[in-house]
Amino acid sequence: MMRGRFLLAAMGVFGAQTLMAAQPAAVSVTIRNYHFTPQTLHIKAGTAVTWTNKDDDVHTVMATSVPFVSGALDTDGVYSYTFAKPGTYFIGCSLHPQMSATVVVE
Ligand SMILES: [Cu+2]
Repeated sequence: MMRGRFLLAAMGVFGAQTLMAAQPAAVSVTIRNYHFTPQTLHIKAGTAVTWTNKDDDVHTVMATSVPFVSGALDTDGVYSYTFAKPGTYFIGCSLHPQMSATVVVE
């Protein structure tokens, strides 16, 4: 009886670890028609976000609250940033002030 309970508890711990490992560590954002899609992201700390420019025009990806800005992204240009710390990050394009998005890191 005791041994059976221990086995069940051990399986529970194992199951939780499998579940955590299954969470995505990478998320994609598409830039199209001067919009970030999705416009709001909810991610866990440590998640890498990759932006891909699908417009013919050049865009950049920058954040106001952390010091990063991509170079000019041409069509199909890609930029990645890993959000290590929880917080709310406001994302924009340095060339088009009307472009905005939010990344919420938990
Ligand atoms: Cu832009």
